[in-house]
Amino acid sequence: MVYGHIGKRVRLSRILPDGKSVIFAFDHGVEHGPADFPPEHVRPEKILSKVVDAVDAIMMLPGVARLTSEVWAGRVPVVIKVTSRTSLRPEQERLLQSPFGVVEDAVALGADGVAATVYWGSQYEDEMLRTWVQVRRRADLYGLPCLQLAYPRGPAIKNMYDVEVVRYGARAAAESGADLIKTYYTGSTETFRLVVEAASGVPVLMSGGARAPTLLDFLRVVKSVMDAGAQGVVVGRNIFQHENPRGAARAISAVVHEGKSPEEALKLAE
Ligand code: FBP
Repeated sequence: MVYGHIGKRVRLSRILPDGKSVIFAFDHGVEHGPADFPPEHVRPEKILSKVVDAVDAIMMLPGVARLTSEVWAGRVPVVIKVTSRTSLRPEQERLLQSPFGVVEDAVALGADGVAATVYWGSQYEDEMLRTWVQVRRRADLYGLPCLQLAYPRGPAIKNMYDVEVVRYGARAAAESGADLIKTYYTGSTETFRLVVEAASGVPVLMSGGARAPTLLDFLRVVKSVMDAGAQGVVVGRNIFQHENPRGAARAISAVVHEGKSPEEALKLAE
């Protein structure tokens, strides 16, 4: 086994302490802009300090990791996302993620992983794959696990939550060398099981999505993906837009790690 394999194993065991994980997604300041955050939580350290002890890892861009290190350093593993795009771009250009950092930023920050998005099906798929391959190659050298946000999205894709396109993206992510795959919920345990199967043993984490009508609704989705064989979730809005972000994170964690029922887990957020 080469050194990098061991490093990946060590770091994966920090991100997925019992083989499962709740990762806090915190790249919205760029992808959606500050309006995504409740007004009292626009400053990143405010929300991070509420959830830092309730999640297994935090996924964020290098710049925001730099601004908030006092909050997370030494307390929780971080996964540095090195691609992003703003929603200020013209709509078609939002199908491309641009470099926002390099693997060495993740190393310098003491991260336990790197992440990058590939919009499978976008007209810019080729460009994002070139970035992905560079990121993965360097991350392999440093023993950093690579999380791919494998999102099917593009002019030919009518429904990006359709199981056929989601499992296609998951399979493409696995075949492009991802160590962890983050993708969309397909609406049922049965269909999400097909996504997990297509990923061929690479851990699949569900992407949270827009805030659900209630936390209980969201916890039911989390339970559904865990029942389908997922290894956890990567959640942003369903935590930071909740009135009790720490409670919401704890409740999600109880479903993922302790197998609690959504109804039982909900009590942790009340
Ligand atoms: P959420 O749980 O808030 O959906 O976060 C997951 C995520 O992939 C973020 O990492 C990203 O900022 C956002 O969703 C992108 O959402 P979209 O591309 O659908 O606007």
